[in-house]
Amino acid sequence: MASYPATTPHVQGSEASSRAFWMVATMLLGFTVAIVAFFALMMWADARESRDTPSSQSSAVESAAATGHDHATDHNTALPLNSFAGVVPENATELAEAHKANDATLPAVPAGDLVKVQMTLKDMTVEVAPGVKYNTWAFDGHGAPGPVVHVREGQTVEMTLTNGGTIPHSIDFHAARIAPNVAFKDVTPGDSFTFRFKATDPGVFMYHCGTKPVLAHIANGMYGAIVVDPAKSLPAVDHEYVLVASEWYLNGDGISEPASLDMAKARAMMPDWTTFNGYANQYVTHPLTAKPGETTRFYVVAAGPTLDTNFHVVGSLLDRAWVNGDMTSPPQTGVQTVLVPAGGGAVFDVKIDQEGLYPFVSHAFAHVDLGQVGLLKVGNPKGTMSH
Ligand SMILES: [Cu+2]
Repeated sequence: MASYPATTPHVQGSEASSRAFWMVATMLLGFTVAIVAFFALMMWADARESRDTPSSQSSAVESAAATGHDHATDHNTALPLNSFAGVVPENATELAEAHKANDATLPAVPAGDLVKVQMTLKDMTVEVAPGVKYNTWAFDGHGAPGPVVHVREGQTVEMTLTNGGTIPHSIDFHAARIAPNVAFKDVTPGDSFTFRFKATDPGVFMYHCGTKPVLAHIANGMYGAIVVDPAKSLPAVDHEYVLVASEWYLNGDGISEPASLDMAKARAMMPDWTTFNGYANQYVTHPLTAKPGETTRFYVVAAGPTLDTNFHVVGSLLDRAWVNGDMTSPPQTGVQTVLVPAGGGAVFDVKIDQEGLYPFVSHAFAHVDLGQVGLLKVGNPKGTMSH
């Protein structure tokens, strides 16, 4: 008996919880059906809205216009990017011939222990390809790249930067060991700033504006090369040329009016033009020269802002290659193509015995297609080069 009362409530309790279970299950099923129906309704409404709106992009633009906030440029790398690669005016050949090529010849080292360098930054329109104009932030009297600075190991460089532009700029020398917050500080428009550094490391180095966003300042032409000769001279050569490789990102074709920077294309690394010394193919039209049997030295800096340069001379090998501009180690010899990283430099000696036209290129061939190619004319060959 004692167990009966004990079991009866148990049986009763079991029946009660079973009823409760079914009530809860029914309620949950009801909720689930309601939630599914709600989401189905939302999806139907979305589908209807997108059918009635031409594109979600124009919707974003309209919403940006309505709110005054530019949502469209917040994530604009997803937008279509228009290429102006290779777009030149009809008379491009004549314009290329009339263009005075940037003098690639390495200037002499100034005498004395102190080398004073003065640069004035200036907003100016330059041509980056025949008939293709671009609004740079560049160097007065030079455009882009800026002047080649040539010193010897142990000399002190006194750099005076004058900002003749309209926004703050600065100058960062990769050859300098110096506190950047002091030396590479922003200089406001109209001001000048002077700092000194001792050239302790031989090589070929980039200099550039380091003001934020650096991508925009370099893309707009604020870069150049400094060559620091080693105290113990490199082997003597017959010709020394400086090539600063860079790429350009245009927001228009630059023909009827100058183009400016397309920051979305710069971020997406989609250049319209790639150049040696700031102008597409200029040394194809106006080749660098040497005589058969002579040795030519190329100082190459890849200014970027982002892309590397894969230096190669068609029809030859790089007889001596100071990779990364490292002159404390012996050069590599007899190599075909050497990577010059964005923000880096390297030195190459090429001895060519046979008369001919020898293209020097970035062997990442999209760069050749966009203009990063020139010719070393050895002797007086006949005919032209297809590269
Ligand atoms: Cu700048």
